[in-house]
Amino acid sequence: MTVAYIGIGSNLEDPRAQVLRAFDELAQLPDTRMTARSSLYRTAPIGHAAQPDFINAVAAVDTQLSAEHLLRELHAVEVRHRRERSFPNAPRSLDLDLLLYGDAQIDKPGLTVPHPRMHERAFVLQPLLEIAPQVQIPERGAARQCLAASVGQKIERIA
Ligand code: PH2
Ligand code: MG
Ligand code: MG
Repeated sequence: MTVAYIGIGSNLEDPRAQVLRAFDELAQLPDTRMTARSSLYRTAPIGHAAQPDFINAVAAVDTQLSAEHLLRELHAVEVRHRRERSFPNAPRSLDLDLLLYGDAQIDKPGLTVPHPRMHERAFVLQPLLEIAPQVQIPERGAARQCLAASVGQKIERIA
């Protein structure tokens, strides 16, 4: 069993409903048990600014799937949410990112763990810390310390 954390984001087509439905779908993944879900957060877009606010959240799972298999399952859920990939950081109906997979460090085409930008994004760190206050990011240290360094990003807990 490996503890993995999944980042969830949406800013199109009823984002709150997309995120709530994603939690339900993550709870149904094969050989995987969802152990925690964060609150939902309304967050200002990072990267491409001219787009709607996001709803973000994080889920924790215990899984017997490999990181590669888990990622394939996440992509399948995105496809069911009619995710389109137009340009980097474009608005999206659902984005599921594999943030952490145990303490693994993986760098392959299409799969980088820890997620390469998670340590500087409050919209990842704050929901992650809500469900895993002591979590460490390999090579980066305590997530809590990273959040302290990402001040000024707009994020508001909504539920
Ligand atoms: N995802 C991105 C780029 N920018 N900004 C917010 N607030 N939330 C996101 O989930 C997000 C983003 C790329 O995946
Ligand atoms: Mg993604
Ligand atoms: Mg993302």
